[in-house]
Amino acid sequence: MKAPSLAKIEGVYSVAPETADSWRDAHGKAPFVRGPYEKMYQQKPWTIRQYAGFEGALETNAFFKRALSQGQTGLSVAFDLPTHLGFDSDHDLAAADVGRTGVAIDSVEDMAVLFDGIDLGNVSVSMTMNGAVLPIMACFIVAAEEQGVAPDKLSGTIQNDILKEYIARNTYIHSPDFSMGVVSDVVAYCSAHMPRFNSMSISGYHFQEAGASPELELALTMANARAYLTHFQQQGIDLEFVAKRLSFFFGLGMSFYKEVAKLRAARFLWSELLDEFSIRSENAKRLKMHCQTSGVSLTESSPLNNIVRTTIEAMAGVFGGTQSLHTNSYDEAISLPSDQASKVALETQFILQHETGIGDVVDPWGGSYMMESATQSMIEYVRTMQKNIETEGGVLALVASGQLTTFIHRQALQTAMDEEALNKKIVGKNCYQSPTSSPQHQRVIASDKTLLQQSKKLAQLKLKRDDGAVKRALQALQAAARSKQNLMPFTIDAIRVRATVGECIKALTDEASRYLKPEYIESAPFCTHLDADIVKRYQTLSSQLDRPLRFLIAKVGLDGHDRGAKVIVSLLRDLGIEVDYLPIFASIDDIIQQDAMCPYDGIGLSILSGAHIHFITQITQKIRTDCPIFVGGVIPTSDKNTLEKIGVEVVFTAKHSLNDIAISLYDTLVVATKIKVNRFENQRIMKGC
Ligand code: MLC
Ligand code: 5AD
Repeated sequence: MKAPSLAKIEGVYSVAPETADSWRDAHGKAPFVRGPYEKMYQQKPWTIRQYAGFEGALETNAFFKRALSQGQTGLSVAFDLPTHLGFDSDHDLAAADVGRTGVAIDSVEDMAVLFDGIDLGNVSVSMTMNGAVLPIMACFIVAAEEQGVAPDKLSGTIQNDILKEYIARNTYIHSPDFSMGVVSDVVAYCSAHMPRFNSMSISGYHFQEAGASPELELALTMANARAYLTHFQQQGIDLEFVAKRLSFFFGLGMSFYKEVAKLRAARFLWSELLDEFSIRSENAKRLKMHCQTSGVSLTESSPLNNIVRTTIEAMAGVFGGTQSLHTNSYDEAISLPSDQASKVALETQFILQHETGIGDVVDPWGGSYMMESATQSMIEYVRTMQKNIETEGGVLALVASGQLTTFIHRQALQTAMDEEALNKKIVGKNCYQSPTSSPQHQRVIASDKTLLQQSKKLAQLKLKRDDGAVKRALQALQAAARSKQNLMPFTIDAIRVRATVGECIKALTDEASRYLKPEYIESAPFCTHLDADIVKRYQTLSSQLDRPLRFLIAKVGLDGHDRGAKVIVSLLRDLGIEVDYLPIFASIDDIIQQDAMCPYDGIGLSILSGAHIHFITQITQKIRTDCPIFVGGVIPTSDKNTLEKIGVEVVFTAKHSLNDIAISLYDTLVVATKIKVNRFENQRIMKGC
């Protein structure tokens, strides 16, 4: 499948606005290009909703309370990877990741602590949860109930967008087929019992983070929205009723005009889509969105410059008319936000709301020929992509075959090549590099302590609960899955009697097993952008060895951020190296076994979750081979030395160019392979052959 090309976006536009008068359309009226509400921020400023979560419920609760007392207006929960994937903290596969990239929630007791002292009838809460959506929604509902807040009083949003998990974010559990049933169970339950709660946040953000351009992000998001509507209709769900609580989530990158146009076009396209489904409610047609500034646009070097990037991206969100906003922290490329960086990110929004006046005008870009034309270009692009997707069999077929993932991966490769060739300049990364870097405060996550605490709490929970009631509730949940009933009420029953998140998911995976999506890695002509000399040196080394070099690349643990790992696989293959790429979620044992099977010249491990020391310590202790180990990911400088001490040859982070990586790998390989060749020669001499 080919992507259409977008009419020129940087410069003069060639696509004339479809309706020359579109800029005169009233605000707050379909098709809502000029904003979902008549008076927009004059009536209600956007919600300041910073996404956060780390360690245990207690620590995150303290963070939430502080943010609310400082003036944040909504909450947004980041869960840790074991919770996303439905493993309790005491599960073997969870050990390294507990409380690292979000808060660990194992049961309703943790959820109660998370919102202790926060009135759930008053503060709206977003929860980014997809894979383990059933038990997490159930924990939220039961925790609120025990706080005295009935489901119909709860306001907030559950992400519940599984399609984008298969395409880009990778925290899915079951097959797409089973998961689509879960999505509609949650939507149907919310619309019946939680009228103030948004039952989905149809997300594009993760597509852009994985490599998609803003226009591809929009096209895939709208294609998913259409697929969900079609699915709900087939399930007999009343669209007129549910559509008004389907919300959206977009990323904001550095292509300023494109981002503003994207948000305007999104509203038009949703309104048009609902017309297609014959939905009449104006409220449903009014697309409501949350936006988050981009993580990938931020640099590791000169991190304070990231405050400027985030501010510009946030302004695009405000000009585009977002309802809710997260501004990223400047230390993003190094670790989870430190307290200092979180404060700057939060206060950036206060400055935008209170000092600049940019929210005083509704749709300030409306009527600009450039902006109307850019908006129209976006609309045309999405329409063409939609036709292409349908011709190829539709979203569900392309999700199952992995083709949409490949589409994004291709754009990520192109971006990597553009940065290498300096066609895309990033200040401090590939140009205007600064020799000194400002000192950084860094959030250190007490993951081991959190693991101990969570395990202790789980043991206590299991001692005091009624085991018989838990067993019966889990059996009922499993039976409901078999007979295809709505699983929400059964999960709520199980959570109420203190079944854990992991136990609920285990009951379901016994019925519909865990799933691993197919993975394809495209080739790309990286060598044309590297120093010719280095390319030649790889060829020479390989001919000296009289065989191709062999590499293993893997992601370890529960972290599914595979953009970087896949770029490296393509780079190495283009250098003539044979590369095995393990499926995501590889365990330490998977790496050891794979290494025992094949004599690799190098092993590259990608870890973005912060669990690098945990994994690498064990791998370097257990591995038989003497081949060099390379590590890439979000690795603070202070950990680099530790990794090198425990046996890692080189640590690569976001600041390294592909040329740097190629040179560094070569230098290590040349030494390592020579040792191998010499040892082989010595053995031959000793054996007298
Ligand atoms: C708002 N209202 C107005 C108005 N503005 N009424 C009249 N005039 C105006 N100008 C009304 C709304 O209709 C609504 O009423 C109420 O005020 C609340 O406003 P809202 O605009 O709906 O705001 P909010 O409650 O904040 O909801 C925003 C949202 C929601 C609809 C986009 O879905 C949301 O908060 N999403 C956040 C998602 C999120 O944080 N995701 C994080 C992902 S991080 P009523 O009657 O309708 O209630 C992630 C990263 C990763 O994914 O990978 O891990
Ligand atoms: N706390 C705060 N922000 C987080 N992000 C991810 N996890 C957390 C967390 N636990 C942010 C980062 C990342 C984006 C997906 O969300 O900005 O790029």
